[in-house]
Amino acid sequence: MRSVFLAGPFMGLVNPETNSMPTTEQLPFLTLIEHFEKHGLEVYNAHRREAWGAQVLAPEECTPLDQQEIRKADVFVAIPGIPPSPGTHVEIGWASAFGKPIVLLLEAGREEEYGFLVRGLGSVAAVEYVHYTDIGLATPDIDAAIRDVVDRVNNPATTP
Ligand code: 5HM
Repeated sequence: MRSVFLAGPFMGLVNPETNSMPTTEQLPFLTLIEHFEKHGLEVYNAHRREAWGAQVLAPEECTPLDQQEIRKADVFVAIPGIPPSPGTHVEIGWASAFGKPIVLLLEAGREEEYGFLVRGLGSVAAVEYVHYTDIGLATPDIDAAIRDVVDRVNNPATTP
């Protein structure tokens, strides 16, 4: 396991007056990026790449970049978002179509607010769900979910 793609709500969180995501909205991403890098993983993340909204790429630029990075990544981790992030939902579709191991981070107690196809994705793709109240406190659960789902994809159960 060398790399992770981290997806989540972006443009809906960018303040048009400052062209930036507020610090509180950056925090879950910063926390996860730092956590993964500390463990030696290469992290693909558009929020950081595009300077939290200050250097947003054109749709024709970011779309192929994200798709290539998801193909390259060993695991795909996403915050689908409430309200739902349109871009993240496209990326979740790509990741599952590519057969990537997927970890979805859902807000605890609000599971019913997520789309049916997000909640049901585990029935057609390799998905682990982590239910969090604070991303910073959920990193052990996220690490365990990554290990489980990557292991599941790399060592599929063999039927006798
Ligand atoms: O629709 P939304 O902006 O919330 O989509 C966020 C997701 O799309 C992120 O996971 C990111 O990887 C990708 N994205 C991007 O890479 C989205 C935008 C703007 O929509 C962007 N670069 N400029």
